[in-house]
Amino acid sequence: MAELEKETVSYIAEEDKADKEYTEKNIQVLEGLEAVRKRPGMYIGTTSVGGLHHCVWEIVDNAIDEALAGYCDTITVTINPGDTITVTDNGRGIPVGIVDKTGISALETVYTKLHAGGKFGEGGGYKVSGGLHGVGASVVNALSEWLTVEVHKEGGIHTIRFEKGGHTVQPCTRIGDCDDSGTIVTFKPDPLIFKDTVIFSYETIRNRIRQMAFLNKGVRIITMDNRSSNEDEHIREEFCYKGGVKEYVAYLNRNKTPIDESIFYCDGKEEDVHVEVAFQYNESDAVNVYSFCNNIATTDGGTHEEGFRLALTRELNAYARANKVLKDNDESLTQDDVREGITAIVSIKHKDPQYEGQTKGRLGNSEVRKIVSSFFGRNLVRYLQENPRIAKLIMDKVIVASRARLAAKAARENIKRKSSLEISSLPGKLADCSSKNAEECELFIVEGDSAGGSAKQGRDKATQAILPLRGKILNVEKAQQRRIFQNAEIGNLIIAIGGGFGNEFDVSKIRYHKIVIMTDADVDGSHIRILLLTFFFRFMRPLIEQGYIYIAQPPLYKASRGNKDYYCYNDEQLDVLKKKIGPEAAKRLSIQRYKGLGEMDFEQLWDTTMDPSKRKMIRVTLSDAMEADQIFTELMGDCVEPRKEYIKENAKFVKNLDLQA
Ligand code: 0RA
Repeated sequence: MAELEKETVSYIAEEDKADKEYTEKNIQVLEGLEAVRKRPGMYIGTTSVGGLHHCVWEIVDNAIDEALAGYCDTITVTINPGDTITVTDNGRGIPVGIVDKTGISALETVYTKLHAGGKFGEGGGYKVSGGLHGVGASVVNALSEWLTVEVHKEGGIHTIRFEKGGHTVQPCTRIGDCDDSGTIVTFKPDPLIFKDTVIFSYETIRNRIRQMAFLNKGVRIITMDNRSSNEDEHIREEFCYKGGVKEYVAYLNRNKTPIDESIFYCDGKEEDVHVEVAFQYNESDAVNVYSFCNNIATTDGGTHEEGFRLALTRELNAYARANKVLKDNDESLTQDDVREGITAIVSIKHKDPQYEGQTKGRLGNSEVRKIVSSFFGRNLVRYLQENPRIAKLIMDKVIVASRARLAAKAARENIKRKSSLEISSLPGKLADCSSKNAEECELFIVEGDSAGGSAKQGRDKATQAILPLRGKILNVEKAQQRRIFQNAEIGNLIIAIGGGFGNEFDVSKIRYHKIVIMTDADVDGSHIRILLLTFFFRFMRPLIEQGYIYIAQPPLYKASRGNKDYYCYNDEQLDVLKKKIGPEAAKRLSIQRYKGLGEMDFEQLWDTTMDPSKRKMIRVTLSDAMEADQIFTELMGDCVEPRKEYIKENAKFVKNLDLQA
């Protein structure tokens, strides 16, 4: 700890002593920035690659605020050679006049005073950058090797330059004339702070900027990457969505099959809260509701999302009753029924957002529930009235969901009854381990009965359980809930794992902390692997989120010389082996390419793939459930084209995958 603090001591402390020119006020300001350099994590979360990019969001947020206030319509974000960042906007330009209180320019104040923000006087609009870390431009300045701002305003060009964590080396100076207005910020993150990396990811910036463009309709944002010395390789992309989150929903559904082209959309202000909602139903049963407050993803939902859910359930029930889709004695539609297959964006902008929960990913403002519920509800009622044809399609969809729920309930209860009877009703095919301590227990899901046999013989009976799967499990993306729970292989899997499934899945009840998918290195093996991952993603997502799912890595080759066997897990390793033993010996190698796990005897399988001291396994992680859903849909949904594309691009992940369309 002490070590760390010594390392992060800023330039400012050293130089303050020598520099007598600073007034007391300025020193206070610099002490503020120094605090940022001492504990950067408190201001930008981390000093690794995430924090590095956070600096960009911080500066972009300021430009977005100017756009939301109605004064700016174009923003550019450029990665320059040397990995510096330039953000430009064509707003009013940051004020350059002297601020009475500090005696320095407003521009300098904004960049050197913590929480000075960008709000001078009224201005209107939302100070959106007060979000999760929303800390303002001064924090970026504090964490930069240098930072310059050029302001075009009222006929003059003004510049200012800071170095070494926020030292003003050139105060705001008028350097020329202009007839436009705007702000140009350029900065170089300090490698003393960002020790892991100071290299920006264009993809990361582009993806976030695209999202910003969806969430702030009409604002044109251009991203550029000019780092290559070859100008032909420079990248420039433009994002501008006049339809706002309506276009976001269209984008998210681009590879799905919507029940109808039309997308619900409403946008307006109620009690000082700006509410924007869009949704569209798909033929699948996947629920994809994404919510935002002040352009920040609220991954744990909150009152805005609740308001949306309440109104959707309330109004679809009311419509169903009024139009006799539901009869008097029928059960009402549940929140789950009305969400099945929906892709929705709920985006609000709020002057004083309160975030809750461990990761501050939940919106807490209680008044927002009612505001969203009533604003969205009103607009939904009108949409259903004005679009009876679409209303009917939605009714069909939610009624099917509700019937499937009732039918699945019976099948479910059946499985639940079985799984509550514990050991006696564990699936017959499961060769369980003797330990009951889930932390040390591993479940190998093995393709085929013969490989299952070898795995059973070779395993460590104390901690390793084997569940052979015959044939292919259902494609859960396509199959309906009801059918899923009637599928024997899925039933076995659910009972073996022991934590239930779906909404009721309880990760604390699972019987194994490593669940290992062990399939052949061929087409069918890859298919089964993806099917299993889809199943876990849909019905036991915490297993993936908490890192309990693994993929076994059986070797691809056995190379034998005399009575010595070498196992190689890929072509590269085989080449390395050949080089190591020399060309003569390599000629005498007898190389066997394993086509399936079944070709290995139980000792080989243990040695190469199951022995915890030697094996390699890939841990499946889902850092971004949103992206993962896209991949699963592309791989498993109705459209064939994206699936082929994905396979081409990700040949490493889905080795030799050649899914039948
Ligand atoms: C407040 C007032 C005025 C401009 C801005 C904020 C402003 C801030 C930023 C930050 C990035 N780009 C920006 N552009 C504008 C102008 C007040 C006036 O002089 O009319």
